[in-house]
Amino acid sequence: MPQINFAEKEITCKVVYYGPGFSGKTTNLQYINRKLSPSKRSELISIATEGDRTLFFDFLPLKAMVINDFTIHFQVYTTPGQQYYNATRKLVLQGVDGIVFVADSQWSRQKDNIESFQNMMDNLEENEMSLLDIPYVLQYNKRDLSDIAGVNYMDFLLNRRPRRVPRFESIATEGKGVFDTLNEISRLVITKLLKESVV
Ligand SMILES: Nc1nc2c(ncn2[C@@H]2O[C@H](COP(=O)(O)OP(=O)(O)OP(=O)(O)O)[C@@H](O)[C@H]2O)c(=O)[nH]1
Ligand SMILES: [Mg+2]
Repeated sequence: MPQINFAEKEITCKVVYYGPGFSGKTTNLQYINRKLSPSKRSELISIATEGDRTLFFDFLPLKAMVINDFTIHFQVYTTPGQQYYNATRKLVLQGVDGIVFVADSQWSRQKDNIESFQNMMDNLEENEMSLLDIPYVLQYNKRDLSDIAGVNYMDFLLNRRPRRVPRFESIATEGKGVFDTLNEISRLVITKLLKESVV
């Protein structure tokens, strides 16, 4: 549910990057943070990290655009992928307006991708939400590595249920595919706001 401030004519939408540990969620946000002009963003905040693992979440506030006099803000979060941080993942999903599921393309990580996707659906359900109602896209990351699954196979694993959605190949460390992914989820979230006559 977006937060709407009618007095200030501002709408704040929440986008969450979800996926297994080490798939590249934080790397996406770091790249976005580096490339966006300071007028479009505040600083990336990483709450608790150990080495390069996210222990709580990353948070990047973005100013997106003005539609019908309303300024749309995006608050972009990542979840910690490591298995034992499920309570945090569930918390970060609360009130989510759009999701980017970052999958690791390596063959050895396909089982983790599937488990994480299922874990995301379970956590949404426990928060009384469903992927059927929430805009989401898939990102198949680490396409630069050699031992990776084909995109059609990854579609077969991840992009059939509960529905087929846009998916992007990426190399987050080089920024490839990072903004394609962010632009598409933003577009889907804003389209939903317009459809529901929020703006
Ligand atoms: N080769 C390659 N490495 C990548 C790519 N994207 C991220 N990495 C590396 O993968 C590692 C994990 O990236 P993170 O962005 O920290 O992963 P995460 O999904 O935030 O991990 P958690 O916070 O533990 O859930 C880092 O060493 C990154 O540099 C990519 O496209 N290609
Ligand atoms: Mg992280």
